[in-house]
Amino acid sequence: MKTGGELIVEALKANGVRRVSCVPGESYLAVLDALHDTDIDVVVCRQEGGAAMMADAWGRLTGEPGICMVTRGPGAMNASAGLHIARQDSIPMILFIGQVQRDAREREAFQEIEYRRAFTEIAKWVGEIDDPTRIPEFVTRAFAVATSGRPGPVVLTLPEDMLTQKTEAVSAKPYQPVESHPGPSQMQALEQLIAKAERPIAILGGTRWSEQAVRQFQSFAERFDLPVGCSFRRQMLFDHLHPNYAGDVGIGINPALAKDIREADLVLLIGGRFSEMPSSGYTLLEVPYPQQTLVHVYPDPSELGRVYRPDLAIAATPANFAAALETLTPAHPHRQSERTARMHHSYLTWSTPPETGPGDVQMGPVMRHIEANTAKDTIFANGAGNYATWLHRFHRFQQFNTQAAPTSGSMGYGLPAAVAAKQLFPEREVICFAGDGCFMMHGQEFATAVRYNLAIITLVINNGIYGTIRMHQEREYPGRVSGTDLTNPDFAAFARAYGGHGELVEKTEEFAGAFERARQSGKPSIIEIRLDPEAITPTRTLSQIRHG
Ligand SMILES: Cc1ncc(C[n+]2csc(CCOP(=O)(O)OP(=O)(O)O)c2C)c(N)n1
Repeated sequence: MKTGGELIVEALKANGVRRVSCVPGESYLAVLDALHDTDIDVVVCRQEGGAAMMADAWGRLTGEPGICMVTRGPGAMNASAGLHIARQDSIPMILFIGQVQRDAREREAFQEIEYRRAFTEIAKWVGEIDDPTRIPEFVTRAFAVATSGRPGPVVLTLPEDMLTQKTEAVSAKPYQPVESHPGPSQMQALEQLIAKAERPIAILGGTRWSEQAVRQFQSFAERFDLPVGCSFRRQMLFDHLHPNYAGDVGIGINPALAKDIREADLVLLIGGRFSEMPSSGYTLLEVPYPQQTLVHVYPDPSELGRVYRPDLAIAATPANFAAALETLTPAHPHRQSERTARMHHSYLTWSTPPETGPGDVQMGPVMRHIEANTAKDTIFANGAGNYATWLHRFHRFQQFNTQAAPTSGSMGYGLPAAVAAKQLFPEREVICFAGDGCFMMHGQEFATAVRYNLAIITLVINNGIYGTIRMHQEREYPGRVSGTDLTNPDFAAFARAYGGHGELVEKTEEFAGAFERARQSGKPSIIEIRLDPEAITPTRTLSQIRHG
């Protein structure tokens, strides 16, 4: 006979879980108690949004569901920020929520919410376990749903009295990821479409890739002389220094690349949904019938034809599709075309940081320093804000699993994601980019980094404003500043107060020393970079935007 709490933990262990993030609550004490006797790491966080974002980052960087546990009501609502990220980003994750006892349900008891109503839009599945004997069934299903087809977050709610009830149940067994493969006739059709195309391009995105798949795709791109772009915040899918790399298909796309996509005669969309941000507001491909011949490869058939009508739809995971590409042979021997070379050259020019800008700190040279002094396997995490442009445009990603950034544009993601990444890859350097606005949304997780001794480096790019919104405001309502100014703490002192290392950079030439000292400290660190608010984009100042 085991308690519901023990059965939950047993099912997690059976499914290979090594780590859970949580903020505790009295609603699931029995699970916490069962975790006491296991080797599962319990990462105690400071706010449930951060805890859920950590679970998202584990899911993102491993392909296995990240596990998060929170209490009912306010805990669950805080966690919804991370749930939404996992949903939009197709990340496998399971969120366990303590629930009120079964005989108090539907009375709006203390902190009671009906999650099947509240979270249906943002979770792939919401289940409540009423009977502890059914725990293995529900947990097994949660792993299957979170990882199959288009991955996503699953919510399981656990009534408090169910968790303390003793019962006998079957032993849980490990989940098997559900694979989908392209058929031989589809690969043949693809071969013919490529042979006919004069201006093809591939755009990589989504999840369910692997290091091997990235390598296989690279070799395919070489053999077929295919220019390759990476979708918004999926840059780690193709080596930016590879001669076939054409650039980042995201916010603020290189106009030359946007033109090449519009003028392409064949677009291979692999793994992503090509949603609003990568598609430049649904303008690069026409909805529902793109001008270009479209091949869409996606792990879930329900996405194929939902927005764009493809000429060839292939329901396959990117990893299995990339493996199948090895069977294709090009009609002509490989030779890099002038077009592919021109596109790569355009990318290199586009991603060269500017030397100058307004104010005493120049982000161009800061990026150049980072580029020259970090290893290929460094993991970069960020949230949302104009500061992220410096990273997305000027960092040349070269390796799989080196990026953790939310395509949902959720502020506050970078720090919890960096904490999660460092726990997974302690031997790799992890650098978080944040704005002053972004950092303060989940800055309290710096205490989690200190607690677990995770030597991440956080760059807080402080311009004293909610810059992205100020930029839009100055464009739409010039000179009418409303709701976008900020008053900030001393971020270096903040780092020290938490037990970490703090640095302040007020001039460009101070950055190199600050970066080195942060590294040498061996502690979680914050480098505050005071950026002139005029430096709102790499090429245009706030005043220029204000004056049209
Ligand atoms: C959770 C959340 N709240 C609000 C927004 C809207 N928003 C997008 S960017 C931004 C400002 C970001 O400011 P900051 O982090 O300081 O970076 P900056 O743009 O100044 O570089 C805001 C408020 C959002 N994307 N996510």
